[in-house]
Amino acid sequence: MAPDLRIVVASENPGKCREIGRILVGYSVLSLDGFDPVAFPEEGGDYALNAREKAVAAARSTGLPCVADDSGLEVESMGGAPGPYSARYGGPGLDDPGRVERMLEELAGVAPPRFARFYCVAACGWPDGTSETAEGACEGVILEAPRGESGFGYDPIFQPQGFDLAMAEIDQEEKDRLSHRGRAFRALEPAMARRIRPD
Ligand code: ITT
Repeated sequence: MAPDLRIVVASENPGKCREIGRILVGYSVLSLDGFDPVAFPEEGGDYALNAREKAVAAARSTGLPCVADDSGLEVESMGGAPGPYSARYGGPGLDDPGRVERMLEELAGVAPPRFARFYCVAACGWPDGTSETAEGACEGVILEAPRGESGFGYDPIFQPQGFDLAMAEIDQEEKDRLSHRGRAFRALEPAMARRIRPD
């Protein structure tokens, strides 16, 4: 019998969902739309724990294997912040452009190069509560002003190492190739395949 290649992305971030759908080539990648709402646990400061908990909560709820990631931007001069708190940086009233502006204000007195990296732990969870994780990182610098329209989050102010472009100016396939998320999910995929494609 053909294996069931359905996998659900456990994320409420549409930018992330689009990227994971592109990266997991060969799977039938579904969103949580159409499933019962999932109660996700409160996220703390541990990327791997957060990623596992999101993936397992969704897998238990949907009855299907689920993937999730916990990711963030770590700025060297900020001691690695906001890191796992990147989605909440600046407080609950801000959207992505608001967080970008807030970060540029916070870094206004810091001379370039403002070294930073994106970091991601990708997780796959199964309905029996087991999970696998893998990590990925992408090094770069924080720019002085936003550039570009693609991607999401902090992409307009992050310039990956070796590029003269902001992440939001790089085409999507190239971002997937070099990004923290692309690296983490490609590293996770063999463990997923062992359970989802057993032959
Ligand atoms: P889910 O938990 O529902 O998946 P989230 O956005 O809250 O969505 P995280 O807690 O993992 O997810 O927060 C990740 C944040 O880090 C994200 O909201 C962005 O602000 C930032 N981030 C992560 N990956 C990024 C990327 O590829 N480009 C730009 N910003 C990114």
